[in-house]
Parts: sequence; C-alpha cells; structure tokens
Amino acid sequence: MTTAVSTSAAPHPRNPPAASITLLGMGAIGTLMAWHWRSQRLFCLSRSQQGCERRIQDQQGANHTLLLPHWDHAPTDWLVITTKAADTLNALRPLQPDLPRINNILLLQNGMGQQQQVAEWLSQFSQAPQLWVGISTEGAYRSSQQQVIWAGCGETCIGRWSEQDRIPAPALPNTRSVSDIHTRMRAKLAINAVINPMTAVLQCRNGELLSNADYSRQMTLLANEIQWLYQQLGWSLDFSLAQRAAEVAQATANNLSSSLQDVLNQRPTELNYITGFLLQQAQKHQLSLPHSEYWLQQLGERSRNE
Ligand code: KPL
Repeated sequence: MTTAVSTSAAPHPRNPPAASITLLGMGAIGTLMAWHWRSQRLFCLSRSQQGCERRIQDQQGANHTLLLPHWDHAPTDWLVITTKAADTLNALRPLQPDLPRINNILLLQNGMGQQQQVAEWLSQFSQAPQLWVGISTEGAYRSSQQQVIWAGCGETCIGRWSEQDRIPAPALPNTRSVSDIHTRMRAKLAINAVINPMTAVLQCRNGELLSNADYSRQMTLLANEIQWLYQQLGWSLDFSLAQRAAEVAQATANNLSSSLQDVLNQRPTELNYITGFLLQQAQKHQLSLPHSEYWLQQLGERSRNE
C-alpha cells in the first residue's frame, strides 16, 4: 500500500493548533520525524528550494510518500536540524537573516561538539532562537536516496542546551522534554564511541562485536578507557560502559551502525564528532586514549573536529 501524505493540511478544529516545523536535513531521522509530525505544518529547507519528496516504509511494511514544501520564511515554531554533525554550522549560517522568525532550534544529531559551535554562533545575535538538543533511539535507515525504512521504535528526548534556562518547554509532538539532556547525550555518546568506530573499521554488524571473542575483548578495552575518561572529566556515567555497550550491541545485533552505513555508502562518518570529540576532551586535560586513537586512525580520519 502506498499513501501520499501532504503534510501541511489544516488541523481539525478540536485539535491543538498545528506547530510549524521546518526540517533541515531529510536523511533517515529527518524523514522519520517528518512522518511522526505529518499532522503538523511541515516545511523543509532543500538545496534545490523545490521542497522535498521522500518515501518511508512503516513498521507494518506499508509505504508512504511525504511531500514537504520549501520553507516560505514565514515565522516557524521549530527549526529541526538533522544534518550530519559536521555540516551543521555551514547549513545554519545562510539562515542568519531568518533568525528573528525562528522561535526554537532543535539539533537532533549524532555526536557532540556541534551543539557548542551553534550555541557560540547564536550568542552573537540579539534575537536568537532558543537552542534545544535532542537524542533519539528510533531506528531508521536509508535504503536509497529517497527511501527510508523505519526499522525500530524508540524515543526522542529533547532538552534545553542552556542548563540555567528553566523556561517551560513548548510542545513538540512525539518528543519527551527532559531536564537532564546533557547527561543523556553523554551516555549515548559513550555507547556510540564504543560500537561505532569498531563496527565501521571491522565492517561488521553490531552483534558480531559480541560473537567474535577477539572483537569482544577489544570492545571491553575501549569501553573501559572511555569509562575512565568520563571519571577524569567528572561526567557521571551511572553504569558499567562495557556492560551497557554489550547490551546495546545485543539489542541491535542485526544493525549496521550508522558509521558503518556511512563507510559502505562512501559518505564521511560522524566519528570526528564521537571519538574525535572525546579525544579533544582528553587532550584538553593531557590525558591519552590509545584505544580510541587507534580506531579513529584505522578509519583514516583526522582525529579532531574540522
Ligand atoms: O546509535 C547507534 C548507531 O548506529 O549510531 C547504535 C546504538 C550503535 C545502533 O546501531
């Protein structure tokens, strides 16, 4: 079954007014969020300025086509950025004249480092939008340029970047607003910093990190190193990383990690914003992370954010 969904339909009179959401980055997670938000007023920012058409296969195997018009620069409640971490500032800079018309910016991406860059960039402007950051455990991948498969249900948590800011959250459907987003982001980063570089280098599914004894031993070494770094940085991690990373690898055993998908599709990976970000933190404190360094070097990428 194929359903075409045009996303800016007028809301039913009994429903709360639809939020205006502009999406920048229509890859796997951007397309999945557009599907969740299909009853809102959705727009996209595409290079062609022509709007975006994407297909998504839901969990029952039904296909839907999403048609998002190009953002008309009218005031928008949310600008949601789901580009690759490395592309964030370059995508945002041309929107500087639009900032007074954007109420909130949400960065929903893998990795860390880009949030700080955006916060610093926004701080120069008097009429800057509120900055939000988020993490998602939804499973989605692109099976072709236009087609996304929704592979696993998850949760998307968002929170304010500025921890002092206690303004109540405006509603963003299908997300949970949390007060400890920084702790959650760091926990997710730690897990990604174990699974992603190893699977990308070894070109294996997540589950193979457990079934192969040598991989499993190396995974424990890497996890223990990152757990040690977090202790040195005073970043709380209230679980054993070796154990949690193994649980996640088990739960996603058949997955190709996002970094491996990037390698296989000859796209740049986000590891400079995962492992690279941790190496930068370590360097600031004169700490060394030989295992993390090894995996990043294996991938032939420079071990710091560009
Ligand atoms: O988040 C992931 C990723 O691939 O980026 C994990 C949890 C490792 C699942 O594949």
